[in-house]
Amino acid sequence: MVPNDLRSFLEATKASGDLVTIDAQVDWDQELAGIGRLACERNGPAFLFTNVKDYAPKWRVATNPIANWRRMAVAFGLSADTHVRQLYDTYAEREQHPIPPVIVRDGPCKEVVVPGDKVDLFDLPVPMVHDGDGGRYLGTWDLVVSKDTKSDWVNWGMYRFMVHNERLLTGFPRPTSHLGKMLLDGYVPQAKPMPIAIAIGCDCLSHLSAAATFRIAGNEADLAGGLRGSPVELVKCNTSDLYVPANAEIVIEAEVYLDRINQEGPYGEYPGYRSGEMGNAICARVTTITHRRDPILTVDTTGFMDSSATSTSITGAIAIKRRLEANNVPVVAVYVPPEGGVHLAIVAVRKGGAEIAQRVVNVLTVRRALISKIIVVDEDVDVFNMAAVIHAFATKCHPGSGLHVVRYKGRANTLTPAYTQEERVSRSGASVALDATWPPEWPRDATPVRATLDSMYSPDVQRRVLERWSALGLK
Ligand SMILES: Cc1cc2nc3c(=O)[nH]c(=O)nc-3n(C[C@H](O)[C@H](O)[C@H](O)COP(=O)(O)O)c2cc1C
Ligand SMILES: [Mn+2]
Repeated sequence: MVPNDLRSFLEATKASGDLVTIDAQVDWDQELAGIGRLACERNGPAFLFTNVKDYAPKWRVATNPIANWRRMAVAFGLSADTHVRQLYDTYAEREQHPIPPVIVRDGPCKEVVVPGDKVDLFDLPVPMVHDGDGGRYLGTWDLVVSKDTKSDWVNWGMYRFMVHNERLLTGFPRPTSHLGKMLLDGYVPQAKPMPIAIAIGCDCLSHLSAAATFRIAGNEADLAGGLRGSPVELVKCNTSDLYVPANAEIVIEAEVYLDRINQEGPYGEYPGYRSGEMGNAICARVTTITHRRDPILTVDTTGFMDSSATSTSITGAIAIKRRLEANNVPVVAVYVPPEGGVHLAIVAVRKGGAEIAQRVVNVLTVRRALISKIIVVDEDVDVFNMAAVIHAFATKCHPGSGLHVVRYKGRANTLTPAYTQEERVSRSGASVALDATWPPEWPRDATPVRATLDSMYSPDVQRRVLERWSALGLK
């Protein structure tokens, strides 16, 4: 069963051995996030901290809910040892059946109401996530609601928010994000302050939907309903006409200033580096905070193998596959390995060669180019098996002619660590398809044959070997 809120998810991960509770006191200043950070790097568990230094026991903190495949599987209502391939298939299937949300009158997120004039963001156990961050980050694994000024479009996005002072947050929705678009195309020209709601600690699939790349004018709440197999229950905000998931642990209602910016960052970011400096960012004034009586703040300990790595792996790879299909690329499978910090994709094709590799990189850089390295492999290479992918790349990609580079300006990923400061400013960059397929023009009898059991042995021998293997009780 799909866990319906954060608490049932934590219970399910505890039952599967994927959650560790820490009752000893832990410092919100780096120590807490450092423990979560190491868990990402060692494929460790999620943590629930029940005793955060300087904070009453009613405040708890949970780290990295779905930052590995086991916990992602639990969030989908599947067994923790479900293979990533099946997680991808499940997402792709459920995504096709969106379910609109329903409105309810009340919800646990309203148990405690802190009015605007009583708000002090430092009352929440907001962590200092890394040494060198510009401040304490409240929004690291959140769901930010905003509404278009001209239509019924309600957007959910996941955008980070830093505490600026007791009452103000600064945030970093990219100008290309849907929140950025609503702000710049709607609220700014109309000179209307923009209400937002930052929901924290909802069910995992709602957060996954907020982090997913979704179409302009598409309501991520419908996607979340589809992934959950049941509608999300929404409850109205106290200080705006926005609606938030009723199951949230904490809701920060705020208003984005139109005439005021403030400093934000730097931050240890999802590619696995701190590479920027403190910069101008949107500034939001908190109008009220509502939360559960004993709220759990969720934290993504951003960096190598964090929640973006798994979330964008699943949502990004399926989006890439659909786009390649729509552009007549004979794609059979796509994987975005979490180790690649959302900069690398593996694309398997039915028919390879230079022309196809070039087409793959062209299609994937038309609009935005978050992923800049694409390894193209033949369909007999399992994209989920990195040993097989590295073997294909190392042996089949021609070092002189197998690289297909596209350069662009104005749409590069400004967080790509390899880019120079000048490239970031002008959003210039490049993407490359690394062609690890056999040229289709090579005659069959002149194409190397892989020396593996499945390729270089007769079907009869393969069958006998596998039979003997299982008779021996080997895996
Ligand atoms: C943990 C996490 C943190 C993120 N932080 C940001 C952020 O600060 N700014 C941003 O523009 N995108 C951020 N993203 C990526 C967006 O959530 C993603 O692009 C999503 O599609 C945005 O929604 P939208 O398409 O409705 O704008 C983050 C993703 C994850 C998983
Ligand atoms: Mn959106």
